[in-house]
Amino acid sequence: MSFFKTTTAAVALGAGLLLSAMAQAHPKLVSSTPAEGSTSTAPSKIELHFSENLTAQFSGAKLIMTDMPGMPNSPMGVKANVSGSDDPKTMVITPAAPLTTGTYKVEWRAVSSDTHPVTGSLVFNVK
Ligand SMILES: [Cu+2]
Repeated sequence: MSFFKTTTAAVALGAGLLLSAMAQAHPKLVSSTPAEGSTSTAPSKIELHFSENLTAQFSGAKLIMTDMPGMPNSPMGVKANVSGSDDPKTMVITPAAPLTTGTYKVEWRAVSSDTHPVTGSLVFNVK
């Protein structure tokens, strides 16, 4: 019985170590331009900087205008090109047309070397 308990504990510890090693390999959003919650003039591009190198073919983002003057909570997709960058930890979102006044949300999906997708979002305002 005590042998069984020891074995179980060892297996659980091993699984815990594996999980923490995986969590470290998952890309986290470190910073962005524009910054989360910021208000600025229309950016010509949005840059997301992650903690890990991204696997370009599985990573991506959607740009959504969530509020515009006089029309709050009316989400609308915005045409934009999503690409990598010379820095493999950076994702670049380039709107097809200049962004007009309103609130925007980037819904990103980042995949690093372990292939597990991590998702998140960034909200910023254009004045
Ligand atoms: Cu993973």
